[in-house]
This record gives sequence, structure tokens and C-alpha cells, in this order.
Amino acid sequence: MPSTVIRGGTVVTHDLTYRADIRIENGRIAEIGPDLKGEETLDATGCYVMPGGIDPHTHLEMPFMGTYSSDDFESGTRAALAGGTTMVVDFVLPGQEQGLLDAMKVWHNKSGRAHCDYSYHMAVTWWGERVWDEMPLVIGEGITTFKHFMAYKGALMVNDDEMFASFTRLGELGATALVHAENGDVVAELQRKLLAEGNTGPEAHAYSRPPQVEGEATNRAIMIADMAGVPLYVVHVSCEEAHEAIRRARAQGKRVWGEPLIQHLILDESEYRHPDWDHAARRVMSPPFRDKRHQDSLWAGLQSGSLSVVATDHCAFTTEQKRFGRGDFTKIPNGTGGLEDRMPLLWTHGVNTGRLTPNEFVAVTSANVAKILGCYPRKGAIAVGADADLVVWDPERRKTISAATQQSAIDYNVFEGQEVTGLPRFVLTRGRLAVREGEMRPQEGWGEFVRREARGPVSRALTRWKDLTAPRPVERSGIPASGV
Ligand code: DUC
Ligand code: ZN
Ligand code: ZN
Ligand code: ZN
Repeated sequence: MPSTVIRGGTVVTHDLTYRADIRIENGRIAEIGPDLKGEETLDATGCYVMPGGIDPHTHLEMPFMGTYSSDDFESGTRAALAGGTTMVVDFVLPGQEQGLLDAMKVWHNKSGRAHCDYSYHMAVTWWGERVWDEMPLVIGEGITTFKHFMAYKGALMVNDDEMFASFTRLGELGATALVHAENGDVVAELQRKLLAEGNTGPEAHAYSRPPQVEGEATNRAIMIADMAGVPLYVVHVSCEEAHEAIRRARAQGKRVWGEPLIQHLILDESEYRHPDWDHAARRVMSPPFRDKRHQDSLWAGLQSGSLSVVATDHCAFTTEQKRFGRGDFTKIPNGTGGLEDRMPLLWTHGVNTGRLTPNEFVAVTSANVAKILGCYPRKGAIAVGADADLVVWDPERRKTISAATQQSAIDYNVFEGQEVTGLPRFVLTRGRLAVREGEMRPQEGWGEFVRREARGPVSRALTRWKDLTAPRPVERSGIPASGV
């Protein structure tokens, strides 16, 4: 590959802003400084040069609710690049009794068509000796984060005993646990009750998953992680109740991170009361969209640092697939898209409104993700030796989001009609120019699997737990002699 220089831009990382050119050689950043020369030049005048976005949460070609999500690694990573995202982290979902490594091979077969780099989380969808045995081997493959569904009873859900066993094993191995935190038993009961009362439409989806089911499960997962001594990452935090539990845990020194989605930051529950069934059903996802009180809480969390990253949970279904749930909201495939729109929407509603600085934007869309998930500074950084996954961001470039012009394979966009200001001028994936002023230059199969490091045994919670269980001197009254 010829050397490329990105000239005349302002470099923005999670902690620094400065004027410099960047020279790229063989897919990596070779030099940062003034007046650099290369065989090719990209003009970044008037633009910010930032680490490409990393979406920590996607479901591409995911088998779910009797179908497969419609964006696969081809269309999904093409959409990602169009919006300035240069890496996605998808979820390997083993079937019941299926080995983790066998399931990983299935995902490696799907991801061969990716246009940008990618990694996986491993889902723990059942518990047994084989899962226990294979966990270190999975970590050895560079997959160091393990997801647990506390909802989807009868399908993906794991119970507390399974979750505690899995968390304990992961804590011992220095890995990180992820949770989808909703109380699956309560959701199943509310679904049954709503259907029995004749509530069959998409609005009942939101009624069946109130903020309390998320707040309860988030708190429970945090406490179980504390007892197990494992760091915990809570996916798709959508409400104040869950955010409050995360804030409290972090203030107590626990290693807990929260991930809001761009959908929950921008869209609210009124979408489910839309008179058009298709409109409402297209927005059915779990957790559901919430009201303004919760949206304000999520924005405040990003501003204060109690919430760490912004993802999409990109899981796109066509209108035809959504119609599987006509007459029964529990059969509407859960999921919405957002891969192409996450960065421009967060810039528009975050940076342009003054809620986030450009550095904070880089932190929550890229650097924090890479640090928490164990691939920093290869990803998420602008530094000599880092992968040249870069976005040249034009803060003046505008568009109206529309399904008519999107990369995603589905027939609508939940953000249809929204105006965004702030879009990529250029997007580079390991030095390869994939987007030039809105024109796509995709290359199927260019993307590579990114191995990630395990965090190691860092949970302070484990130390506290050991302290608490150690024998302590007791005074006559039965009150411990020291400590609270
Ligand atoms: N929620 C969704 O809406 N879709 C995929 C899985 C999930 O947890
Ligand atoms: Zn989930
Ligand atoms: Zn509509
Ligand atoms: Zn998900």
C-alpha cells in the first residue's frame, strides 16, 4: 500500500486536541507531526481527525426469535464504515449444549465478508462442565468478555445460580462479565398478563418491560459480580433505575461500566403509541425506548462519566420480519438498527448541543470501548504504531437520515427524517480509504478479527469479599472489634 498523509486537520483523541498531519504506512500510523509527505494526500482542512468509532455491541446475522437479523457482516460493516465506525464487536451465541469453540467457528464463517475489523463477545447461554472447561480456551482465542442474558426466558436466559458460577469462573480467569439486565421471569409474567387482557399491540411490549425490571436486574447482576469478584459491563442501559445502580457501584469502587445506546438517547416511548402498527413494531427492541426523564439521566451519565460508552445493539429486522408479531407483540423480533447513524447522531445531539466535548465524543465512541474491552491502543488511539482506523470528521457536513440512501439491508430507518450535522469526509480502515465524501469504496473481506487482552484479576470487589469472609475478632457483645 502506498503511504498516505492526512494533511491539515486537527487531531482529536480522548484526551488531546492539536494540529498535526498523520502519515500512514502499511495500515498503521507511522508518524504524527507538521508538514508530512506521502505518496497520497487526503485534505483534512477544517476537519477533526479522530480514531474510528468502535461499536461494542452488534448482532449481525443473529439467529433470534425464529429468524435471522437482516444485516450480516457484509451490509453491517459497510453501514458502520459509512458512519465513521471502523470496528464492531458482535456476540457469538452458542446453542443449548453447543461448545463455545464450535459456536465461535460459526461466527468466523459469517464474519469473513466484513469490510472493517471486528471482534466477538462470547455469550454464556447455558451452563455446564463443557462451558467451564472451554472458557480459558476462548480467552486464549482473544475473546475476553462473556455475555449473560437475564431475560429471554426459555431461550437465552441464564438463572442466578448459573450466572454466579459463570461469573466466579470468569473472575478467576481475569475475564470480564457482560449482562443484558432485565428480570426475565417478571417480563414473562407481564407478557402473559397483557396478552390475556387483550393487549396484543407493540405498545404492550414497552408495558411488559418497565424500568423496574431493568433496575432490579442491574442491581442483582452488580451484587452477584461483587460476590464473584468479576468486573461487570452492563449492556444497553436505558433507564435511571439501572444507571443509579451503576453509579452507586462505581462510587463504591466496583469495576462496573454502563453502555447506553444511541437509540435510547434520541428516541422515546411515544414511538410505540404511533397509530401505524408497522411504525411502532419497527421500534420494538429490548429494553424499550423510555421517556424524557430516563433520556436526561443517560445524557447526564455520559457527561459525568458514570456511563462509559455509546453503542447500537444493531439488530436489524425488515418490516416483513416484524410482521411475524401481528396479533401477538411477544413474537415481534426484538431489535433496531443504528450502526450507520450512531456517530453522526451523537455528534449532532451531543457535541453540537454542548453536552459533550469532541474529546468526550472520542472517549465514548472509541477510546473507552477499546480500553474496557482490551484492545487499546491498537484501536481507539491516534499514536505511532496504532492501526490506522481513522475518521476525518467534517463538522459542517449535513444530511437527512433516510432508508433510501442507507447501507443497511432493511427497508426503513428508525431515525428517518432526522437531520445530522457532522459526518465523515474520509474513513480509513487499517489505512485503506473506505469512504470518500459520502462515496463508498467498500472491500468485502478486508476486515480482520481483533484478538483482545484479558483484563486480569483486577476486581477490587474480590478483595473486599475475601476481607468480609475472613475470620475476625469479635467482642463480647458480638459486634466486630474493628471496622464497620
Ligand atoms: N435486544 C434486542 O432488542 N435485540 C437483540 C437482543 C436484545 O437484547
Ligand atoms: Zn440485550
Ligand atoms: Zn411511520
Ligand atoms: Zn444485544
